[in-house]
Amino acid sequence: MRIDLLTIFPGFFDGPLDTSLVATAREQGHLDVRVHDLRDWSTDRHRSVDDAPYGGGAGMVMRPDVLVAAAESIWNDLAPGEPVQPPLHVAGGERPRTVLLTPRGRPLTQALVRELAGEDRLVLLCGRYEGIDERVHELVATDEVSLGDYVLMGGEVAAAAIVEAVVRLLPGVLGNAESAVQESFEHGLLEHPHYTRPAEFRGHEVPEVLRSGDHGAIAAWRHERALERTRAVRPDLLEPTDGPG
Ligand code: 6GU
Repeated sequence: MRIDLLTIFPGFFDGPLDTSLVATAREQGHLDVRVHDLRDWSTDRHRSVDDAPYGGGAGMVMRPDVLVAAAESIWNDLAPGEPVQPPLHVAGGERPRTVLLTPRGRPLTQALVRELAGEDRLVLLCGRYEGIDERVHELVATDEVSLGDYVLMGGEVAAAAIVEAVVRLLPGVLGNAESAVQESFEHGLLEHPHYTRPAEFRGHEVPEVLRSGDHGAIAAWRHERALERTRAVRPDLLEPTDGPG
């Protein structure tokens, strides 16, 4: 899979992309990820990407000309400044899935992650400032995604979350294929508790059943604990209609 990240803070991604499974996926050729500085598409000498809002009010708004030019270049695999003819044209067909990271988007869920992991290409556009010109939503984004109901300073953390969540589902990336499906949310429940040695630690014991060797009893115990935990902290996941899938 190829992922293009568009941001005014390209350095933000140095850590997330060079760590752990994401780094391994890149080294092994499962993931081709490219980080682009939005300012490279700015046309003024200050390299500005924002401007004051029509109608007044606090804060700045990300400019449509810069963001649309950046998206067009990336869709068509062109460098900043290389002309795109005609505008919004995508060589070879439809524009790739282009996700705008914004608190007004729909919340990221494992169901959406699975969907995104099925794409050949993703473009992740990180919002900053108070907002993004509405024409970017209309002309560029195929999806608008939020990390949750709280406010971050920009979409970079959300983009890094998408990369991590998607990469671990790519074929060949996880050593143990089972661990990709057995995690929280893949069965609509939170995970059961885990234990490793020692059998007793500071007065806290590993449940007897896990040491019994009875695989049926172990599976039943784990399912019960997962249900119990989900009921306690995420009862919404047990409602039939709006779980994360
Ligand atoms: Cl994607 N961006 C910002 N600025 N805040 C957020 C978010 C995104 N998701 C949750 N809060």
